[in-house]
Amino acid sequence: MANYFQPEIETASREEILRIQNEKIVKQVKHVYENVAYYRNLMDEKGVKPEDIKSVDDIKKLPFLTKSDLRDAYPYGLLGTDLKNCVRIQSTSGTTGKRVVAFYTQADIDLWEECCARAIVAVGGTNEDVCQVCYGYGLFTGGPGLNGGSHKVGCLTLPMSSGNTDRQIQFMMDLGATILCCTPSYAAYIGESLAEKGYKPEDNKLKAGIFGAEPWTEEMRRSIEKSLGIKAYDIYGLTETSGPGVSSEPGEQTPAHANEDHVYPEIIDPDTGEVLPEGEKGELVFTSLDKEAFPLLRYRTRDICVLTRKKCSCGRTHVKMSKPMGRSDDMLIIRGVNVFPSQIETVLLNEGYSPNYQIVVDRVKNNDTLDIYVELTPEQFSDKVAEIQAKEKALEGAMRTMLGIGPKVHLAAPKTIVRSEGKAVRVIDNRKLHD
Ligand code: DLL
Repeated sequence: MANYFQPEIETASREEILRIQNEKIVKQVKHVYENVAYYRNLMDEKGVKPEDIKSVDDIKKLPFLTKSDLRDAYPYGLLGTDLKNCVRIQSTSGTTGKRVVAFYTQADIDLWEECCARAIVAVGGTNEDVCQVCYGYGLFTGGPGLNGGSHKVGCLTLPMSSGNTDRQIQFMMDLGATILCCTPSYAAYIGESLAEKGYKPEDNKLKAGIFGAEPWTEEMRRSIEKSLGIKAYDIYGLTETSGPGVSSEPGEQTPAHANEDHVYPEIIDPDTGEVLPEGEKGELVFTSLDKEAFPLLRYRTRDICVLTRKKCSCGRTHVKMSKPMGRSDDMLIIRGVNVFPSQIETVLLNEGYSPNYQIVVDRVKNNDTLDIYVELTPEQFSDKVAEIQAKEKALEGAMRTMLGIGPKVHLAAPKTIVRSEGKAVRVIDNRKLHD
């Protein structure tokens, strides 16, 4: 399946992409230096002038921007244009601290929606599709981004937003939705709800799902594909770089292509800030090449992943980005061992459990504790205590092998763990309360 929204640029030669990037970066650095006092100061402190940036090779001379810069500059300090030229703001879904507020001109929105349209066309979307968008609408970028992309493709767009799962299912079935856009945890919940209503996976018309906004494992992908009878694709993005559509997977389900004509990605060592060679795992850093209103240069995402330039069977030439393994700050350090929630999800789904789980970390008498609550399906549930205890022991063993430390597993009765309609809250770290 090689479907392109903008074939010329999506399949452009490496030389052509570099030519575009080099042209854009010179203009963009000048734009930022002249209009964003906050970043001009950072460049001055580092002794870098716009004239020093002649191509993307020189990007490494520029200072980084971090989340704390965004907080310091809140709300207008990183604005690259007059407020009267802006037509929209969007904001992060974060619940703690100050939110990130991103600004958009109409041109910024058009480019962003084009990237979302690329993602939809890549999974087979056309103007004959019915695209059900159940990412949240409003400040969160998921709903507005995919909504705009779906319009650009010419799909019949169902702007459902998240929640009200009964209504989601009614519209999905009555209007024959063919493409579903939501978080993977919500997709799993929709799949579960369809089954509870007596629908089989083949009863719906869905063919593809475009899922992102949170980390999800390959095991989760297979579980969603089975429950909905679809192919599930990853889409990545963040408010700071407009939103979803920074990268997305092609129909072949090979790793996502990052839209290099709009963003310049780098992988750095999160401790030293040193740029790492292709294929090495590290923190993803983005430079926006053409955003007018919120033109972030070298923004440290804290997402950990790998970039590669392997030839892709889909014909797209842009750099490939592995599924983000979670943020560096999502990584839990438990009794000195690094634990990613995704490792726990992998074990659970491999052992035949549901994706309804919660991880609770605490500190008792100076010792870290790790408790994993996992919901049983009605078929798995038993009122025989010995049977449940044996299953808990077996799962603890499988976890110990994967994580290198032993958690306490609690198997819970069906419907006792809250379902997610947006980004799932997988981890509760109570240690922060004690600090
Ligand atoms: O989550 C934008 C988005 C909406 C992406 C819909 C995809 C689909 P924020 O709320 O700013 O924006 O959160 C961005 O979410 O830095 C990652 O840590 C995480 N994230 C986003 N997509 C993925 C993904 C939106 N596909 C933060 N896999 C990012 C893993 C993801 N993590």
